[in-house]
Amino acid sequence: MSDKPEISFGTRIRKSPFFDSTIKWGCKGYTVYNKMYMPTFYKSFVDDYWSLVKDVTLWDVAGERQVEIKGKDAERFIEFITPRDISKCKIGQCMYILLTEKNGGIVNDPVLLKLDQNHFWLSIADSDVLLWCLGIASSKNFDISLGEPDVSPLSLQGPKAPSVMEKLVGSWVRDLKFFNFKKFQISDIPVYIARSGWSGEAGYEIYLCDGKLGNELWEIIMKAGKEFNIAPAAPSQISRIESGMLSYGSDMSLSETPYDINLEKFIDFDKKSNCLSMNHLKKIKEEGPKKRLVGIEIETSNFDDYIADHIILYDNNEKIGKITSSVYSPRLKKNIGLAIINFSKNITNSEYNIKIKDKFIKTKICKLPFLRNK
Ligand code: THG
Repeated sequence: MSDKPEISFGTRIRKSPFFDSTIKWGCKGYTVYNKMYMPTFYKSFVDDYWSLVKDVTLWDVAGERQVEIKGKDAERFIEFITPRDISKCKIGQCMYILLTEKNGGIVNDPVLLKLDQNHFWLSIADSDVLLWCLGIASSKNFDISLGEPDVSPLSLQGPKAPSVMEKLVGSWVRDLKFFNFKKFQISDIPVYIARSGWSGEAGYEIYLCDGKLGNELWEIIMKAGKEFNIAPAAPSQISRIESGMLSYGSDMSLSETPYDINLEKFIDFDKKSNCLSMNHLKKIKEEGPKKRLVGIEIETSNFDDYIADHIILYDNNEKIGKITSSVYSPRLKKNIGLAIINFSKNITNSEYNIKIKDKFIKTKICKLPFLRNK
């Protein structure tokens, strides 16, 4: 037993179809994501990161549950809950979308998959999308069915991910375009394979369609990856902060609108379909955003773990925002992070302070992304 508190395992929190494999392969830390245990690291955060950026890593991200929307009004329903124009999404294509409530607050930032004309999945971040959708669907007149299918994603990320995938399914997979997916079978196990993933590296996501076969699929992939030095790992905070990807709950919540986190490019004001938040988002556009998400560099050598809390940013003694995520980047050899700052100030070329244990530390605003290899 370590001297740190541990998370307790029980039947109230769900286990992923890959759970036994993650234990067997030496997972040392878990978080809870959509009420399911999800690995956070194996060897260490930094060792796992080097495997990701140099070789290839396999992650259990089954906690990214799928919310299935089927039926005659499926597309109209999704148009209603996101300000992005999804009428352009083709079958076999993914789209990153923001789900927003009436006042523009972000409910979730899922990946949308269009499986068929009237059939979609939302591959969700950590919040209760199914409940929210059921509430909307029952109060409005949408002819749809909603549910959580037996579908669980794995993520294969790293520069050698294309080689591992080619060995598993054939050379066609190298030509799969970013954010496109295909139905396939790996040793008779039904899957969907997408070119996507929450890292700054090349990668694929493999959506398992039969939970009973999770551990079998895991072993098949690890065996294929052996010659490429594959390692079990988990979504890397280091890589995703370097590449400027956001995490729901940390960098955005119901209290932020797409403008506050600089994702207004995922709002299509000229979309034809009716959308719940559109009127309010138009108002924000006219008034101008009140907050902005920025990259930061924290100038201290005495800081080698990510900060687990939202640390307040000061301009002299005035509170001007908060750090939403931060980490030490072993490649940049710097402490980097994301922050949301109030937009009343001129934010370019600015330096701020953060207070850690009552000491002020210099913090610089910088451009995003810090690093990206895909
Ligand atoms: N994969 C799947 N489901 C997910 C995630 C994932 N659900 C939760 C969470 N991650 C959602 N968040 C993101 C954030 C960014 C991206 C994907 C999911 C992403 N963004 C592209 C980028 O930054 O390059 C941009 C996409 C675009 O421009 O359309 O990939 O990781 N299945």
